[in-house]
Amino acid sequence: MKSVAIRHDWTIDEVEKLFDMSFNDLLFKAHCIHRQQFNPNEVQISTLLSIKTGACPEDCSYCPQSVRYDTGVEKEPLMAVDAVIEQASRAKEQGATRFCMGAAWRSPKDKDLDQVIQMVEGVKALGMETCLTLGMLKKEQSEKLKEAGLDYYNHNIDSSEEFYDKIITTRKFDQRMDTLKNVQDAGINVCSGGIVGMGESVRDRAGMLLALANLEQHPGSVPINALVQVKGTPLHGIEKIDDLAFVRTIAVARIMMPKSMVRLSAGRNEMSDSTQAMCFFAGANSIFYGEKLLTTSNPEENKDMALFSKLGLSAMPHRH
Ligand code: SAM
Ligand code: DTB
Ligand code: SF4
Repeated sequence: MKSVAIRHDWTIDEVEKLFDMSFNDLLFKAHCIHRQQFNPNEVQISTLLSIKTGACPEDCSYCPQSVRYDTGVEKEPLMAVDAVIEQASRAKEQGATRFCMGAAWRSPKDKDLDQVIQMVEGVKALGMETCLTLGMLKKEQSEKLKEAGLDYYNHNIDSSEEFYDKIITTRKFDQRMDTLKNVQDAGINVCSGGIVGMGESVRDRAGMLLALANLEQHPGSVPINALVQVKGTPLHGIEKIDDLAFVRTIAVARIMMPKSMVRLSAGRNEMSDSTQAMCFFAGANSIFYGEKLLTTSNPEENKDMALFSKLGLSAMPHRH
């Protein structure tokens, strides 16, 4: 593997310049970095499960699970441990190496955390990597999860600091950063990214990637989501992000965070094969796999397998 400078001192002007490059130049640059660091024909496969659905007190204007919007999502309590492990085992059979469990919480209660810890232990025992996304975490909670053997914690910064209060009012951007710090300090790998297509400017996209790349450590995984528009949420009906602008976001993420897994996340169900292929060329090397994300649809498994076959891609093996 060739060495590459890992920078934490990006400036917004530099990042905007990357976004402004000619498309061919940008994709070539991103792809060269990608190829130096990774096998360009391997894609890491994560499967998601919503372990606690709906009735979330937060007001994230993109989210179908907020209690404030009438989206038709049925609320469900925290799942039983056995049922979660059964789902993880099914995901493993389908080829997933990482199992991500998500809960519609602002932050977990200690009692609930104990139940989630049993899930982490059970999924790990299957030989899979574990990831949780439960909202804000305190220092002690992060340490408890580290002790349980949790591999990744997902906590998205979602957008730039400047745009943040236009989409969420019930918490501040800084609170997201505090949780990321608690998780990193506890020694858990961070998975953090954001959403594009929420009406943000290119400068906001640049600001979001800048905040991630200038963290003390780059997140191990960087999910880039294209907004899934859900009826009933305030962002429903907003203009969709242009596919090529989405590909650019992936390319810039790859250039800024050369060693991170860049995940082509939500929004694939509305994306053509060609757009996804460009994302893989631009440096995306991870996807969510399985018919459902948390509450919305993802491409069916056989459709993704057909895409992998057309592109000559294979699932990245889990490196213990
Ligand atoms: N409640 C926790 C939190 O917000 O941190 C964890 C679960 S939350 C559903 C996880 C992430 O899903 C959010 O940070 C957001 O990036 C993403 N997300 C939610 N709704 C989305 C949508 N409609 N389109 C794309 N991404 C979405
Ligand atoms: C991430 O960045 N995207 C995933 C995962 N991390 C938790 C969630 C996408 C959710 C899309 C809307 C839904 O299905 O509810
Ligand atoms: Fe709640 Fe997370 Fe959805 Fe925001 S994104 S409303 S915190 S589940």
